[in-house]
Amino acid sequence: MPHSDFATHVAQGLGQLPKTLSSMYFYDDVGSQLFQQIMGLPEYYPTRTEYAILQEQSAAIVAALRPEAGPFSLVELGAGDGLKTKLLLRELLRQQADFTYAPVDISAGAMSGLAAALRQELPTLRLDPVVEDYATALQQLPTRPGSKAVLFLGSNIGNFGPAERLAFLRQLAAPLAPADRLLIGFDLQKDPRRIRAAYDDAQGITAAFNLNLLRRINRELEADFDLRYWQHYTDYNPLAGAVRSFLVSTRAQQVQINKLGRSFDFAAWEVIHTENSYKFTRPQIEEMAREAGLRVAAVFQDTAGDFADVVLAK
Ligand code: AVJ
Repeated sequence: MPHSDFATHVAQGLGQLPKTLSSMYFYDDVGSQLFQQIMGLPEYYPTRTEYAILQEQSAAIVAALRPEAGPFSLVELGAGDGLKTKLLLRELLRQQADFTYAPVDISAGAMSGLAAALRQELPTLRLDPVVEDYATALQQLPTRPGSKAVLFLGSNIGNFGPAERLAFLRQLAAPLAPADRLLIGFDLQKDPRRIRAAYDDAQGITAAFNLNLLRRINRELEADFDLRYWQHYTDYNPLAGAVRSFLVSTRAQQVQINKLGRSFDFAAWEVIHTENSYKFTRPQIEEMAREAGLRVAAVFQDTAGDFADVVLAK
């Protein structure tokens, strides 16, 4: 039986030192529900901050984003529940903009939920859902008629390390014409204690979200991770601007993964690195844009300067 992508990833990630697993695999059905809960936590400020930016500045954001004339496609990478995007969609519809909304998500389940909700709430919206990974969706971008505006909200860009991030931005930039626009959400550097608390909440929801990755391996790959001997640990390094999340083995243990036909040894206090969540400064964003062959066309922030939605162009 050929291995799934997930199986291949787990075999590779746990077969190296330090052991790693990608945060991309957090989002099974249980993980997606836990992330919904995270977005409502008092400590997790990014979602409500970006929501407020989009709500209070939607007219100016749309003006910076939409082409001056002609039809366009609004492509969104990682559409999620669409709550934030709806603010922009409503404003575009109010302005009677000639556009098609093309949300991209790898989860067919999440997409059908979003599509059904949008058809109900915004019946005049032209909708073209795309169930693909980002890379495939980006390859298809040039085949879309008209100009493009591409959304990448929620500080999802923070999950990439520096090299991956630049490669991703270059890939995003490649198919863009001068009239096209990108809108990217960046979580900004701030009080390190606030940042750390956002990834280690008092209710333990983020811990459950991280630990769900082991449950997922148990479920999907027939493994025997014993959750009593694992804990969630996270730190924020203000020099690197990086939150790093780990699963910590609280004792020496061996874990059998049936579908991989092998076991893995963990020393006491050995960690699995599961996520990076980078935080940015305005100069870093400018520099990154330049390196990717883009320019900053407009920046929208909350008054406290916690989060920035940045419009980029060629
Ligand atoms: C969905 C990638 C933006 O890094 O802040 C939340 C995911 N991880 N709490 C983030 C996450 C732990 C989140 N992103």
